[in-house]
Amino acid sequence: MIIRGRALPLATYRRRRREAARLAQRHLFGPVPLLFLGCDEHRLRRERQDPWFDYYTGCHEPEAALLILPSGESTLFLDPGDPKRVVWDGKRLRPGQGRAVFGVDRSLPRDRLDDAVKAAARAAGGRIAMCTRRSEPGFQAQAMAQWKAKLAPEILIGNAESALIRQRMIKDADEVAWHREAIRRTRDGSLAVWPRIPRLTSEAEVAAALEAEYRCHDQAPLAFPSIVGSAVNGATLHYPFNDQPLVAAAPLLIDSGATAGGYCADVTRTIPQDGRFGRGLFREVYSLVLASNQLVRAAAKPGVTIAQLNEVAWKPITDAGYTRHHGVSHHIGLDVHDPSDRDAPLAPGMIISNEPGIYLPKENFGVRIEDDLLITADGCEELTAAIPKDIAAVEAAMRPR
Ligand SMILES: [Mn+2]
Repeated sequence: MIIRGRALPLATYRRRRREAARLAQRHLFGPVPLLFLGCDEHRLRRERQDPWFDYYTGCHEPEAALLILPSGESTLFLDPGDPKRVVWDGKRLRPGQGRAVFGVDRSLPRDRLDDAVKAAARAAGGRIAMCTRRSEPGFQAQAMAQWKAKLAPEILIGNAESALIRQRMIKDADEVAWHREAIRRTRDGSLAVWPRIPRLTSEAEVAAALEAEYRCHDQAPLAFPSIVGSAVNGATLHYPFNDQPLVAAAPLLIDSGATAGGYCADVTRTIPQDGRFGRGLFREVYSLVLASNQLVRAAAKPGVTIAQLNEVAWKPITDAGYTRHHGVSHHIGLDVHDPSDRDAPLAPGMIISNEPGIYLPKENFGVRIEDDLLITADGCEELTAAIPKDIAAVEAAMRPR
């Protein structure tokens, strides 16, 4: 029996589910059942498991669902699939195996889900709560909308996110260990590929080389689609194409990340394609972005808000006459942009990005430097410290070996 997913101890998922029931009761509209939907086969293979469902189950079986009652009792629904499809799609876990494999209180066939949800909702006065966000891959806004249509008007469906995000914002030691592993993969890939860049000819070659390194461990998905922007393309914040020739000796912006155990690395480096920063505007702008990045690192500690980090980050950049285009920080976890309460003060166990940038399309380049910070008791740890960013360290890492 091959079990995919389940990156953390079963006790962790159990604790999370019980805590979710408590949080929903306290922060939503009284005792309410929680429903989480796993992805279908297609999305599971091409993207990844829905992060909310993954967070509470670790289950990577297709078409699975989780129902948590206000009492904390949890039922996992597994789709046994069509037995005639086994030779095409491979074997799935049987519904009866869910209890032992995922540590839930009960497991049932997926075709029992509708009735179970309706019964749970009726017992709670006609309400359930789900989690959905629209902008991230893996989130199933469409599946949620289908459920809303199916259950309306008799059952009211609330969004549970506001109650549950406080759970996901604090990472335990196992989660931090997976995050470190994702960063280690990202570092190893970067250090393997950077020295080859002066001899590569296209953004696509750089992206493919990095992604091969990131994924060779266990075919883990990328944290997000890589951004590899040469010259002016580095000034496009969400450059999605990676299809242009490298412009000789120009700056190259690489925003990418491996995953491990579902946890995302999110790292940006801007490096000179010929391995030398030179003496021109690129070095000047790079130094300014690096100084901003270092100020944010020094300021990130418990009690500080992300709004305050933005003030710290952008002041030297706007004082120098450049424009602020985006926020300097977001939470990172199972999602590269993890759900979070952006007004909440930082606390130990949070992992956030630190990513100031300056974008100069008229000068044909952009610079962003992005690290991942773990908030500690009295400050922060720069988890990405082993990925070079000081000018001398980048030049050394790019020298042919
Ligand atoms: Mn980021």
